[in-house]
Amino acid sequence: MSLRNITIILILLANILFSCSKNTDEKPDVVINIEVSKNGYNPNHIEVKRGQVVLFRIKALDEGIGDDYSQSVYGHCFYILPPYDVMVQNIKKGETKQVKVKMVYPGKVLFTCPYCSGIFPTKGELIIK
Ligand SMILES: [Cu+2]
Repeated sequence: MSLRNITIILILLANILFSCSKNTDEKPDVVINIEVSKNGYNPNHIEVKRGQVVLFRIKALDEGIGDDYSQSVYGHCFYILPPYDVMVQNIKKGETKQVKVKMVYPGKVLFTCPYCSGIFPTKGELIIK
């Protein structure tokens, strides 16, 4: 086996281990409902405890970046920045999408809608204590 192949396998294994640390089959300890619109996220300040499994339920109140569903991007997103790097894409107006995250990394982490945060105040902070 070549060094290149070994490197690729190691990178794949690291990705699997990394994703297992935040993705989980465990039942959620907390459910957090968030609404997103051109006015931003509500709430936009969220505090959780380290180690908790949190189910984020994100509802889009408006069409966000657009409602042309033939495009690759539309609606709003919910993106928790690294080290979490968790993305929920294309939430249509009136739709709720959810993602479960184990809060393994402490500190302050931002979340945002990469589609429209340049235009609208779609940003928030997540405090993991
Ligand atoms: Cu958005």
